[in-house]
Amino acid sequence: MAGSKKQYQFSFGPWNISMGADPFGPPVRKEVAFAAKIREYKKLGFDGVQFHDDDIISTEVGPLELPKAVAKVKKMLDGEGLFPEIVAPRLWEHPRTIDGGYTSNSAADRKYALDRTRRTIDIANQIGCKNIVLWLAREGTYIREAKCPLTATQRLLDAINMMLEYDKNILILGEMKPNEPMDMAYMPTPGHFLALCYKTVDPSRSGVLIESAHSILAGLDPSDDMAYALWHKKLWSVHLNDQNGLKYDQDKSFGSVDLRRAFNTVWVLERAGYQGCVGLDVKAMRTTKQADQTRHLANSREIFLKVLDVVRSVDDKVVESFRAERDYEGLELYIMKKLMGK
Ligand code: 3MF
Ligand code: MG
Repeated sequence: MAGSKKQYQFSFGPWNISMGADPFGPPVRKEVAFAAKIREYKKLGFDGVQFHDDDIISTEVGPLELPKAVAKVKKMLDGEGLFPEIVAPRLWEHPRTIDGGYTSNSAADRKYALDRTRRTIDIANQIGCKNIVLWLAREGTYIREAKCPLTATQRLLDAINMMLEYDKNILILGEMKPNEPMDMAYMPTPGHFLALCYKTVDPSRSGVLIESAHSILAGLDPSDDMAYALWHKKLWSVHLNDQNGLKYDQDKSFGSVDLRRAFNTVWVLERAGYQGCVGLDVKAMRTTKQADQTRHLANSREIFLKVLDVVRSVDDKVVESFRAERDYEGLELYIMKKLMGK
């Protein structure tokens, strides 16, 4: 609601401080140790950490040593006053997930994906996090004939049901993306995943995380995608960033391509009383120097807060009167002037 003074909490993942490698060239910045990354969060104004399972502990660590290894990271977070916002199984780097995890044609590889997911839930429990994020990176195909799409849909539902039954406290947040690394994903948009949520054994614990760039890549408006999920009361996290058209996933700083799109995103979150964390999934430019490697994070947060000021300065009565008169030219100029600070 305009005028209210909700305080937003911000999060990012350790992968957002990166070495700048891309498919065409090697790293251009030095690696930053995990502990050093964790020490950056508070300085940058962030409160929450987004994790992959193997950001917390290596996949090599066995079940017996797991609690001790996770406790070490938890202590690190507690020491900095940070909370773990999400944990996601990284099911796209291991040789056993080349053809996907839950939808792989290989029974042994599907078992690997399910085992690794259970382990991710164990890690999440021990670090004190209920939000399990599923970015279904390789659950799709390069050629349509490679897998049976009917079987794939059922396998995705079965996998989610397994997670919900394995732990009665966790929430599942699907983070959908239409393409990359796959040509075609089985669950290309949040709308697809939301439909699946209602078919699970516990729809009340099945929801979504929406990333701006993923909606844009699907040709959709992130604020509409988010509004739709908010209406369902199923928007439990966001990855805000920006994207210059339908290309590879760019993870640009929030609002840096289309400020009006960013305005609409914040306007929707604010009006709906969004309760989740403001996750920023942004990448530094490859040209960024080592000393500036966290600027994109601080900048995205600052842009969010500045856009929030603009959102809070919008007069609902003025908007309603333009709508009542069907004067969308007037409404557009009103919004544009707000964005230009005029
Ligand atoms: C890919 C993504 C991912 C997810 C992350 C958490 C590496 O486009 O956005 O970032 O956000 O895996 O699930
Ligand atoms: Mg993301």
